[in-house]
Amino acid sequence: MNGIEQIEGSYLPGPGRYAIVVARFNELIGERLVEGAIDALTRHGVARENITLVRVPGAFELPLAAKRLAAQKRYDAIIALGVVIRGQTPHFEYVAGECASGIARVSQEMDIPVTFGVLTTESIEQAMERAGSKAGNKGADAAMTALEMVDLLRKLT
Ligand code: INI
Repeated sequence: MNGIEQIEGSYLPGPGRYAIVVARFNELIGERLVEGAIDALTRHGVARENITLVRVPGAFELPLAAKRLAAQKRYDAIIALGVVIRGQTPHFEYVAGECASGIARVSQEMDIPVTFGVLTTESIEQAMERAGSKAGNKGADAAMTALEMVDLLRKLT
């Protein structure tokens, strides 16, 4: 794209504070997402003292906690983590849908990156695969997206 101004975030935004908010539902898998997110942040230069970890009961509660964290204005980005498994509940669509749209709404309304590291899978096996076994770690992916968005938003101010 010669001659075109291009703006893109990098994974090294420099100093910043990050909040991770995780749902306790399906806790063992959720903890793997947290480990992935913390690993990604610290490998990219974020000091452990600049990371806050908040736990909520389930994915449905993630947007409200993210909103409070955003309102504190202490954080550059919020990483929302959780695990919603279709086989476990007849109201999968409601929990997963409200969680996803709530997180998007908080991000836009509060003007802060709130990244979506919530697994929505058919089975516990699929969730495990995406929490650090054969299909990567969605928590790490959400942390990387947070880093990139922090850098991008700094460039767009
Ligand atoms: N919460 C989850 O995070 N994952 C799920 O799979 C799930 N299921 O299966 O129901 C779930 N339900 C709880 C929900 O998030 C709320 O905590 C609850 O409805 C109270 O508001």
